[in-house]
Amino acid sequence: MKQRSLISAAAAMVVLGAAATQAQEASAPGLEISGGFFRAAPMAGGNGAGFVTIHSTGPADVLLAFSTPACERPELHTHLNEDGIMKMRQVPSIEVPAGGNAVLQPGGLHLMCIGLTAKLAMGDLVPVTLEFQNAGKVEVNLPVKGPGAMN
Ligand SMILES: [Cu+2]
Repeated sequence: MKQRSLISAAAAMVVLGAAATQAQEASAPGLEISGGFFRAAPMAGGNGAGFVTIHSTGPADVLLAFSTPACERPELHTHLNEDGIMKMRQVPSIEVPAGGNAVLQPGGLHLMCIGLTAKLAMGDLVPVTLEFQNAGKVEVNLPVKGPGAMN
């Protein structure tokens, strides 16, 4: 199968159309999104994981879901340590405390991208729409970093 990097496929349609206004950080009323990235993933059809920090400058909010053209099935996940074995579990939502942070980071909460539509190569940008209970939809482009990137 011919591999295409994301920026030349799905991302190009979404990112380039909105490139002038889309930064790698985003804000919505009451929320600041920063420090986001995806880890590189070698194959279309495989899975990818993304991370981001969400700060509430006001009341609490709840991350309900995310969407992206980068994969077939986006899910919110966490890691649990069960008898010394780290396992991933889907979570229904992620809370952002009032005036505080929801931190999605390796080993913990993450944006799980199941069934990548293209490989994730370093330097690509993954367009992500975060969907919040109060703030609604917030779009952010997350850069792809190395496969073992921690931040
Ligand atoms: Cu996961």
